[in-house]
Order: sequence, then structure tokens, then C-alpha cells
Amino acid sequence: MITKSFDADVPTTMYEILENNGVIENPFFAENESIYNELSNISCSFNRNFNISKTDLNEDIIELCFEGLDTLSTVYINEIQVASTDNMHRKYIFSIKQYLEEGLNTISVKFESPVKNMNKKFERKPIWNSEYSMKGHTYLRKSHTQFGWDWGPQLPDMGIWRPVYLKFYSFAKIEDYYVKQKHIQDGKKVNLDIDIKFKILQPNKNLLAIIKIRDENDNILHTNMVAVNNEVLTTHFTIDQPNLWWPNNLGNQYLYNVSIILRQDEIQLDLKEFKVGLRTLIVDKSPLDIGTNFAFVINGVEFFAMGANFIPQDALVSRGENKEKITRLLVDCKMANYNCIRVWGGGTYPSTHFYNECDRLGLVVWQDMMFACGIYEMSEQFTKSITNEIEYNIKRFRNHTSLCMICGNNEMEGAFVNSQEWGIERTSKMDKDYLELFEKIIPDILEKYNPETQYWPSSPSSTGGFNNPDNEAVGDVHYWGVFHNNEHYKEFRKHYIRFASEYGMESLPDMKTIKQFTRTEDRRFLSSVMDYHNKVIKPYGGNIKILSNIALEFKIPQNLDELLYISQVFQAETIKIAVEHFRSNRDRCKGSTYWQVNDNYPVISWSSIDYYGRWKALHYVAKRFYSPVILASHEIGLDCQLCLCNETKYTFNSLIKAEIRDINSNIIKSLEKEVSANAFSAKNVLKLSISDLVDRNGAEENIYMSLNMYNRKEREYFVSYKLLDDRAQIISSGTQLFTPHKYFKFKEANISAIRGSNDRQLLIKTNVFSKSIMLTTLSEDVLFDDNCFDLLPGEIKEINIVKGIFKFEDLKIYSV
Ligand code: BMA
Repeated sequence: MITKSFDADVPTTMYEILENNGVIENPFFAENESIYNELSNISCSFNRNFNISKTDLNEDIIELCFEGLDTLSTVYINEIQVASTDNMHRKYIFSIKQYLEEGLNTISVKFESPVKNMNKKFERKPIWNSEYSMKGHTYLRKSHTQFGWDWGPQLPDMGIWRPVYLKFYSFAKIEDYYVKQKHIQDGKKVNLDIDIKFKILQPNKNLLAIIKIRDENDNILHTNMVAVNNEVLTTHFTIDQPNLWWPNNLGNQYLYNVSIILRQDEIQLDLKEFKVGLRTLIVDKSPLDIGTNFAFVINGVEFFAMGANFIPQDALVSRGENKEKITRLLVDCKMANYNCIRVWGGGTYPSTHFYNECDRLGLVVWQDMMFACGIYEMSEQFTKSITNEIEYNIKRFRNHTSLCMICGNNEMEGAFVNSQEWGIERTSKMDKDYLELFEKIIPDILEKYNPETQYWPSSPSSTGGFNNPDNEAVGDVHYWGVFHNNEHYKEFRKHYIRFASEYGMESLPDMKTIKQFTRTEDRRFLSSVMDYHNKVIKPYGGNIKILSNIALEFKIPQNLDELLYISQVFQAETIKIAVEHFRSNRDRCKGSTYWQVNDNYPVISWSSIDYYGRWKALHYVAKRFYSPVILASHEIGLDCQLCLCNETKYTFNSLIKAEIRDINSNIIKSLEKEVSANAFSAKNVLKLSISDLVDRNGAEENIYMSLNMYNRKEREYFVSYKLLDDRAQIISSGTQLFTPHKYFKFKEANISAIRGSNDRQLLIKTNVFSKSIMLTTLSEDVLFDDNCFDLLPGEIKEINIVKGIFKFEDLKIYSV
């Protein structure tokens, strides 16, 4: 047996340590993953010495707290076994005073190979999980994506992935708290009940709890002082004229500060501080003419949910805990006008920092429990393990203002119902286990610890019990006809999905990102490294799917650079078509969370922001299609239908200016119309037609229009449109073609960028109509305030630099 040891600071994990010490190369580079995934067959241990003083030993209790151990570990203090663990998704607290000595002590945490462990179980009894991950991993309560996913590497790691610390205390401590709110008198008053749980070691010690509520500026609004005679107490507050909390773009994210102090005489024993927003937040599921509703309702107001799916931030889990990276991603979501985010169920439960940021930024959270695309074999030990896990996480999330809904799992109900398609041999024992876990154990725990938060059994689902989970009029739907089932990307328009919780299109990341995982010779599309970094394997590889998808709209690009740009434009266009359709039909559709916002390693995937935080075209375009007020456009044959979507609380009065133009951008026809849209509404406001300019000569109407295009006049006309508010500011704008881009008679463009009124501003001009102009930088990372936009000759587009150091020589401009 070879043993090696390295110095490391925890939290960290085996792969990170080996990489940091130069034992292995970056496992994300090229095809290194295939060399290093075998390392998960070894076992490893984390050891250190620590000092304990006499004063420390005078405390009644000394607890060793692990916020995350990944996964199968045994903990030793001074070589005596203290405990063992089997679940990375929960906190472990061990009382260890009896093992400690004054002076030097040792701690050792030994990890067993997860792969060896699950292999043994799998050999004994094979169990189904999706083909993208290693077999048998659902036997372990460990992040499923560590075993591989259709966007992530197979690197099952081991280690101390969240903080570890000692907690010393005597007499008593605050164990937990739970804030419950009741909004009364039409929201003019909020009754707050705070349940507090204490651990009291020695009763009758003059324990006092002081609970303070402060406003945003830390002015004290209310103070309650309560004698602590029991381990549980409830303290009550009434907040008059409350400042309510709203999701992003619907109002402020007002957060009150709460502190709970536990005192014995004049000594402070414990302190908990947190923020709370006052709001009601539910999912309305009442019956509608067609099916049932599935809409988020904040403070009594139903709104259209707009966001994306969130996956773990890093394939190496402790690195994914980086607070700056989490904040940056969530700020980027807010910048793209998201008002919600779905935490998808195959990774890890997000950190408390993630939730604090969602509260602060106004991102409503749809929280999956961590079960996805696999069968779970219920046993006494498994039930115990997941019960602890669910209880711990629900208690951790329940005080967060942004939490809207708990969902049991990802895609399992659908997998059972469509078991043949999924390759599952469904048995009655499997059905029983499924129902026990997702329709009994989890909802019961939620009901016990957080009854205000609603439960949804699976995503997608139509209320559970294996009852047609793919019903488009009830509950949520994962629509994968486009991409996985090779449908044309405009097929979205045929579906009125109540809540589109997953759908997507892949694209390549920025060239800077590609360079970070390839050698020069690998930078060809379909090279083995490029294929290795697209994890979709069925029925064709993901890169082939990208090629065939973009071929619907674009000429096949000449080089990798162009290809990555076109793939991003196509992805953005696809999701824009879907979202504009969903928003235009807001009476039937109530939300969209596209697949997926982020990546867990450098990969070709559905993300709108890549692993290194670089925005793809989709994220910029999302900023526009998720804006509160948009003019959505839609071509129907030779007509262009404009729909005004208003997702604000106010009536919106506006002016629409639209033109039919020829390829030289000459105006053939122009229209102006004053329109007003009620709060939370969508209506068709203007139709422009090129039918009198185009003689179809009896040719059959075909939305894809790929036949007999050469002589068709629709290749020469387009519509440009603008929505202006009452101060004549452009709120939304765009252009609409009537043919696929590849057939439109675009003219050779000369696009220029010059410095604007300050050195953080660029002015962009073009000599001809140019679509999807994309600014990128070759070496420095720069974030622009807008990108991937259309431009007409004579127009000047102002682009501001939001982040990064910009140099003109670093700029590269693409257009279609
Ligand atoms: C859905 C998700 C993921 C998957 C994605 C893309 O099915 O729930 O499991 O990564 O689609 O295929």
C-alpha cells in the first residue's frame, strides 16, 4: 500500500488536494477525467492535532460539528472511534468532551471509497440509474452528479467539504428557531411568531431570551424579553405597516434584522442573528378552465416566474462553496431579470450563503430535494439517513424569505410512468418505495417542520400518484422534444405548458473557456477533447446535435470561432422563442425556468453562464426576454405578430413604432400605435404583413421554409420594431425575419466600435442591417450591459462596460 500525505486547509476534498500538490494535473483539462476518476477507488484520511486548554475542559459540553462530510467516514479523536457517517447532505454534531485531554489532541477522519462501497451493494442487487452516471450511486447519499451527468464529469470525491469546528458551551444554548408570519388586515399588519428551541443543561439558572427586531438601518423596532424556563418558547410580535418583501423587479427586497440573545444573569451565552422578509408566498394550484393553475403568488399577487435551473457550482464540491462565486452567479441572475431559480435535485443542497443571497436579491427559490434520475431502495438505514437529511435541510431553509416550494425529486415520477422508455423494469416494490419516500416521508417532514411551504412531489408532476406527470395543463413540464428528441426549435409554439420548469438548447462556451480545457491541436469541433467535453451521448453526441440544430437556421460556420458564436446565437434564439411564446400566453403559462444557468466544469452544455462565469449570448438575451415589459415578436407565415407583455404591477402606456424594411433597410411601410397594457397582462397589439410584397405563387405554407427558397421574396424583407415608454425611452426592440437566417439576403457588414462619452462606453455602428451582433474579448473578461443585439444602418448602439478591463485591441465583433 502506498501512503502519501499533504498539508491542506479544510474544507477541501481529495481531488483538490492532489491537484494543489501537483500530484495530478487539472482533472477538468482535456481528457484527464478519464485518467483520474479511478482515484475514487482509494481511501483517504484527514488528520490534525489541536490544543485543548483547561478552561475549554471546564465547559459542560464540547461539540465537534461537521457541516458536510463527503460521505462514508469514520471519525476518531485520540485514536478512539467517535462516530461514522453515511450522508454528505447533512450536518453532524458529536459530543466529544469525554475523548479529550488537556493539551495536544488528535482528530482523524477516515474516508472509505464511495465507488467500492456502492459496487458491493450493486453486485448484491443491481439498481437502475441514468446511463450518464456510474452504476449503483443511488445507494449512497452523496451528490449524484459526482458520478457523472449529461453535463458533468465522473469524479466521485471524498473529504470534508463544508466547515468543521468545535463548539464549547455550558448551561444552555439556542438550538433552533422558526419564524412564522401571518399577514392580516390586507397586509397592513403582520403577526410574527418566533418559536425558539433551547438546549438547557442546568435548569433554574435565570435564563433570559432577548429578541429584537430591527429595521433595515438597524433601528430597533421591537424588543421582547422572555424568561426561559422550558426548552421551547414562542415569542410574538406585531409589525404595523410592514415593508413587504418582493421578488426582483416587483418591488424592494426589504429585510428586517432579527437577533435572539440568550443570557444568564448578565452573561451572554448564545446569539443568533438573521434577516427576515415579510411576505406571503404560495403556489396557486386552483382549478382553471383548462387544467389547474401552477403560479407563484407573492403577497396575493400572481406573477410569471422567470428564471433557470441551478446545478452545483463545481464538480469538486468544496470549491463550489466559494461565497464570491455564488454571489456572482446570483447577481448575474438578477441582472438578467430573473425573479426565481430552481435548485435542481441531482446535486447538493445549497449553502446558507446561497439562500441569504436569494433573499437579498429577490430570487424566489424552487427547492428540489436531492433525488434525481435513479431508483432508491428503501431500507431502515436508508430511511433513517434521509429523514435526518430532510429534517436538517428543511429547518435550514424554512426561515428564508425566498423559499417558495419544496419538490421531492427530479424526473422520477415521469421515469416510473414512462419506465419502458427510460429502461426501467418497474416493480411493485419500486412503486411502493417511491410513494413512501416522495409522497409520505418528505411531505410529512415538511408538514411537521415547515407547514407554510408547499410541497410538490416531483418535477415534472401533475400532483403525484403517477398521474400523467407530463400533462401540460397541470403542474410543471420538462419539455425535451426540442434538443433531446430532435424536434424543430419552433415546436415550442405548439405547446401551452403551465409551468415550463425545464427545456433547453446547448451551445459552446467562450473561446477563452475552450482554451482553458484544450491544447491547440484539440481546438477543432468534434475533436476527441471537444466531444469529451460534451457529455450527451444519445442517440447522437451532443456536438452533432448542436451542428444539426444550427443547420436549421444558419450556414455551417467555417471555423471553431464562428461555430461557437453561431451556436450561442442559436441557443439564445431558441430560448427566446420559447419564453416569448410562454409570456405571450400568460393566461395559460405561468412560469419558465430554462435548463440551465450554470456549469460545474468547463463543458459544452445548455448553460447560459459557463463554468468560469462568462456569459453566453443566451444570458444577455435573457436579460431582454425576461425584462418586465417586452414586445414579443412571432412570425406566422408572412405576418409578424407583436405581443405586449407587461409583468409589472402597473398599467403600461406605450408607443410602438414598427417598420417593414427591405435588405437595404429602406422603409417600405411604417406603423405607429399607442397601446396600453394592464398590469400582469399580455396581448397582441400589432400585426405587420409582407404578404402584398411577396407572391408565394401558391407555394405551400411551411414554417421551416427550407424548400424552393431561391426566388422567394421573403428573403428580402424584415420587420424592425420598438416599444417606447411615455418618456420616449426604448423599452424593448428587435427585428423579425420571415425566412431562416441562412436564406436571408444579408449584406456584407462593416461594424465598428468607437469610444463613447467615457472610457466605459462603446458606440457601435453598422453600414447594413446586422443581426445578433456579439461583442467578445480575446483575453480579458469583460461584462457588457447588452450584447447579441440587432442594429440598423444609421443607428448607434451604446454599450456600457459593467465589469472588467476593456481594451479596444482585445475586442472581437461577430454578426450573423
Ligand atoms: C433534465 C434534467 C437533468 C439533465 C437535463 C439535460 O432531464 O433534469 O437531469 O441534465 O435535463 O438533459
